Amino acid sequence: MFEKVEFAGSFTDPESVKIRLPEVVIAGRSNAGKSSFINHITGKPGLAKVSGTPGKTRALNYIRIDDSFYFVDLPGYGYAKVSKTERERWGAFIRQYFKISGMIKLIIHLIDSRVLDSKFDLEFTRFCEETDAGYLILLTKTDKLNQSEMSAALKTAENNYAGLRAFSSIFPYTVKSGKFKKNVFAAIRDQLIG
Ligand SMILES: Nc1nc2c(ncn2[C@@H]2O[C@H](COP(=O)(O)OP(=O)(O)OP(=O)(O)O)[C@@H](O)[C@H]2O)c(=O)[nH]1
Ligand SMILES: [Mg+2]
Repeated sequence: MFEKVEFAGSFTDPESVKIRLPEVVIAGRSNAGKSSFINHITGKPGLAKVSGTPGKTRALNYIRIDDSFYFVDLPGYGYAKVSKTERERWGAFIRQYFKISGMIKLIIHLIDSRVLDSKFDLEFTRFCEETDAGYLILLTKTDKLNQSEMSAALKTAENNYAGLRAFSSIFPYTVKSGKFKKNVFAAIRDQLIG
């Protein structure tokens, strides 16, 4: 459980964030559930804007937790209606952020549990491979799956992603229940403290 949760601002340049703290990046395709995840894990429903329209998050949204680290809500990638130019702009923006932040300790890659073969997700995993931050995959919206679909999804995700990145874990997640939060708390604790 987090005790102090504050919206610290939207930034296009990580160097303009005044108080530097370790960063836990929340990344994934647009509509994967990044903002919903942040609202759920922090227990603050209105914190990050959940979009009806995909591709809404345009800047890096910083959420300060217990004065000890930030969740950084990244703009989503891979939205079908986005032009190639805009997509490349996203890539350049994110690469620049990873290059200059210097504070990224953990990447939480959110993948919709019903869409496990997106080339954009595979590309992002490969990109993360080159960083030395911790890496965790959460399969989101698992409330939409039954038990056997859930096992199949975990297996498929492991086949598609786990081999690509050393030390990665894959966990299910849904904002409809609190029971998957503890995996995330543990991963954050391990990465920031342990
Ligand atoms: N059923 C269900 N729906 C979810 C869950 N998480 C998110 N959603 C829905 O998925 C849609 C997208 O959620 P967002 O949190 O806005 O996704 P995002 O990744 O932040 O999207 P962008 O900011 O556009 O990149 C919303 O309609 C959410 O209500 C979940 O665990 N279960
Ligand atoms: Mg969002």
